[in-house]
Amino acid sequence: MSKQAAALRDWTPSPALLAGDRRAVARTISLVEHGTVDPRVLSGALAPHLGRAHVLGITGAPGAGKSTLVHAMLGELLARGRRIAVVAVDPSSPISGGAVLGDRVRMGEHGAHPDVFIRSLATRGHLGGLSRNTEEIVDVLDAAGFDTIIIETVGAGQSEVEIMRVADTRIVACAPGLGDSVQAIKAGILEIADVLVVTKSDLPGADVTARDLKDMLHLRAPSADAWTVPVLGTCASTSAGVAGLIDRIEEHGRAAGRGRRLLARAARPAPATASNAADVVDVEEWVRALAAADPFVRSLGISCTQAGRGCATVALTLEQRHLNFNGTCHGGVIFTLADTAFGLASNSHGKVAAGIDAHLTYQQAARAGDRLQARATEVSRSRKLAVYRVDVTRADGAVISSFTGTVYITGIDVATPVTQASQESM
Ligand SMILES: Nc1nc2c(ncn2[C@@H]2O[C@H](COP(=O)(O)OP(=O)(O)O)[C@@H](O)[C@H]2O)c(=O)[nH]1
Ligand SMILES: [Mg+2]
Repeated sequence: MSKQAAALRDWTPSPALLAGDRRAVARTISLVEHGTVDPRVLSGALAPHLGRAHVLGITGAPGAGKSTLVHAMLGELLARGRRIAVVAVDPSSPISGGAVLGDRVRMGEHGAHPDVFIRSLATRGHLGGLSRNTEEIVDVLDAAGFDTIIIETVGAGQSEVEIMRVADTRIVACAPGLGDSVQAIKAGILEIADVLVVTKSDLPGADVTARDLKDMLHLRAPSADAWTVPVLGTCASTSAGVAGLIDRIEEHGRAAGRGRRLLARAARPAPATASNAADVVDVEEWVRALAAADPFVRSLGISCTQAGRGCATVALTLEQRHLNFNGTCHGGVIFTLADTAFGLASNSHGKVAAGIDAHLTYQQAARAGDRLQARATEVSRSRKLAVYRVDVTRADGAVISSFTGTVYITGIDVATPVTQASQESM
């Protein structure tokens, strides 16, 4: 295997990255941008460190005053002791990179602050996969321990709506003048806005724009949450309204919670091309295929006899080769039998479940010729963690062992194994 292929497979976050070291953060983002690390590997490796940052999305038409506002917000957030990362996604000037440079200059004063990290994404007009990329970069910044992550993007189309979905709190900026607000509505962004800001409130017409926006909010489908979308005015040159804006943003963050993107990711249907458990009709067949694709399980003679979402039963008839020097079943065989049922049941939902701990009791010895069965059932399952109980019994009902295990649920889809049967039918 090439060195690069190994890096793709084996990537783990460095302690420097997790400690928020700026150079490590910058290097990791470059890996993401250049596709040097597999997104699945990245999400999996970062998973235990995610969901702490408050992610803000700011969108609005080009020239609405987003970058200037972000600069003003940086000042206020720094005064509140926050560590902040800014990701500027602006594909509107793909060739010259002018807007990107402009953003750097505009945010420059705070950009040098040790608690601020600013990254402009050089999108060069490639919108495909941009939201995906942004999401991974947000993951990197979240894992690096930034308190607040701000994504600035131009609200011009569906990809911006997608980018905004990554954020916990979505802010739409409109400068005075009807054009900007109309554009925001076209993009469907108003539907997902949590806070509306009328920028440049020093300019004439700011109050009219605020009124228009409030009227348009009435057209929005009523939302399930109790949050009332505020319409606030800011003036970047005097910082008027900025502290109030941050107050409302942080209030929304407390009400909505953090890590909305992680929830959405967990619920996202699997890509249409891949056959993952999420869209598999016959879960039992799919779980059996997982067991059959496991060389260790196969080598011991363990087979899956029953499965469904959150449960699995495996069985084994003991032979001489399963016995220890005392002539009874090897403890490792019993553990493997129980662990196999645990692994199949916890992965049966289609997301990779990584074992965190397992505990096993040995109740009774088993001997050659005994038919053992391990049945795993789900005790509890939350968004991130699940607990399973496995009962190992003999054909006559005698309890051989009981096992409990906990898994961490990643956002990664379990790959459907290529079995001999499916290979033949290809
Ligand atoms: N009068 C006034 N001009 C502003 C204000 N905020 C930004 N601008 C100007 O609006 C222009 C666009 O600002 P910018 O932040 O780059 O907008 P973006 O494209 O949305 O990021 C710049 O020339 C800013 O100086 C404001 O509060 N008042
Ligand atoms: Mg900008």
